[in-house]
Amino acid sequence: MTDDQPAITPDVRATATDIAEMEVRGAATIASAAAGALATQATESEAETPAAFRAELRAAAAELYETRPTAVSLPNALRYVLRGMDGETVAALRSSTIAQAERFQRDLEQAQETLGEVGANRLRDGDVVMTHCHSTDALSCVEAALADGKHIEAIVKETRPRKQGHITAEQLREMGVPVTLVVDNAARRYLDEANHVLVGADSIAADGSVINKIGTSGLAVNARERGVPVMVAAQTIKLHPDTMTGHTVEIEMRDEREVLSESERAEIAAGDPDDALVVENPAFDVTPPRHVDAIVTERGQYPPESIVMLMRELFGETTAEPWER
Ligand code: RUB
Repeated sequence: MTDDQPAITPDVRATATDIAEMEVRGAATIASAAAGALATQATESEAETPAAFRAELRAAAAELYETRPTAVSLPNALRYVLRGMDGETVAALRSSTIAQAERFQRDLEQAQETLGEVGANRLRDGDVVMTHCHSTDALSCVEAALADGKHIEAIVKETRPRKQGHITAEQLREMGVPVTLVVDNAARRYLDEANHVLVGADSIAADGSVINKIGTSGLAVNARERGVPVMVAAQTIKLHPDTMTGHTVEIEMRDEREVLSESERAEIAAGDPDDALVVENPAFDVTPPRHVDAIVTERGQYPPESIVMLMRELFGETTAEPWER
């Protein structure tokens, strides 16, 4: 690093590493952690001029932005916090940035709670939900339904390769929900016992496509065939503004070691000197709107095809990235 590059605090670098390595994961949790890291940057900055302070915050946002490409909650969070950075002095910039980050985190929590209440209306007493991956927005719907006194059960897909379904199973059990854990390949068989497929989202596109953990689209196709409604729980922070102008959402490709361990790879190499086995590990996929029944947000529930109206209302025409240098 050269001397004239803006100083980024170790905390921001640590948060960026945690997000990249999925120690911090899930779209809402990533957004909250990123906002918190910008607040820490603002708190610890030793910048002596407003320009230097702004440059540091933009550099910190750029570092966080580079970590994972698919969940739009990350750039949406960074954009929101940087827009609140306001003032003529370093002290004013510092306090406005910290206040904006705290506001963001509070609103995020509140939105999730409200979304849960909206989503709970779709769940009846005695319903069984089938889940995929681990989504705090989806779990909020179950939590609200339980608070309404409904009995809910869950069939939880394990979700290879990282098995985030195990986190879902644990958290549902902590809520008192009876859980049946199944491997991904068993999902279609157990759809007959489910009243809803309930998943979260990393990004929602303007045409109502849902970008979520790999395997969501296959589950949705099977659910449609079985007549099981698919409900996507996604706060408005998951709405992807760039898709309003035709951009597509980048699907993150992750390391093959999540699929094939180093020792398994070594074993293959030992038996095959060319070692031509290719492993692909896409983290997310795209579920077309025709396979989704409702997108549940804190602003109400929408058929996927009409989500663009909410996007226009929330984003207007601006999709600029204020951390761009
Ligand atoms: C997590 C995932 C979740 C969404 C929504 O993927 O796909 O369904 O992020 O989660 P990963 P939430 O584990 O790769 O981050 O509702 O908590 O925002």
